[in-house]
Amino acid sequence: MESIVFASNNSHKLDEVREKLKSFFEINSLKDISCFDDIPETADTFEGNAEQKANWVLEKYNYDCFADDSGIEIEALDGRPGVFSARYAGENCTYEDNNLKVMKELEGEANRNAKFVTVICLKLNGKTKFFRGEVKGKIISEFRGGEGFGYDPIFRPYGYDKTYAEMGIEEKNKFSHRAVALSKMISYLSNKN
Ligand code: ITT
Repeated sequence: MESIVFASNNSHKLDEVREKLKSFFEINSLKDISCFDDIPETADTFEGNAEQKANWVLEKYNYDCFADDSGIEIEALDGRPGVFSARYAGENCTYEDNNLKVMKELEGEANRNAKFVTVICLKLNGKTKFFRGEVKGKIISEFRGGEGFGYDPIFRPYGYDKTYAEMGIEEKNKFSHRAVALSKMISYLSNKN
């Protein structure tokens, strides 16, 4: 089986990616290539940040790789937290701090529409490719579920009566924003030869 590096320091993302790609690729983590860097993400788009992470690994470690930049865009907050999803409640904040901040900002707000976005940047054989996945849903006004990470406990995708955090990795991986982007990458890689 071919192997490829996934340029992420987020172990939850790594689990989702490994599960989704298990029949296609062996996924090497940053740890596997002895990269322990805090890779900068200073762009103002998902595409820019995903490429920054992928370039870091390609340029400093000389590995073809892919990186994922993701976040949640909330309609009533003009698309925030968006690319600032990781540290929305401040430096060193927890996932819970971020969720509480969002819930507070949406107090009394009727429009709970939100969208999860993942952009993958793939660097392979000198080429750069982007794959985007989006899932629309609503921000609920309580925490529900113990699975997943980040904003999963407060995001209920359209068509489901559960939050992402009430789904196991397998169910989330059938349709999530990351799963959609990964499926596009799988199809690109399968048709490339
Ligand atoms: P890497 O950059 O090392 O991959 P990260 O956690 O910093 O890890 P991102 O910048 O892409 O990753 O993600 C920003 C934040 O968006 C992340 O910390 C979570 O709070 C949230 N997030 C991303 N994907 C998510 C998902 O599938 N479910 C819930 N929250 C998610």
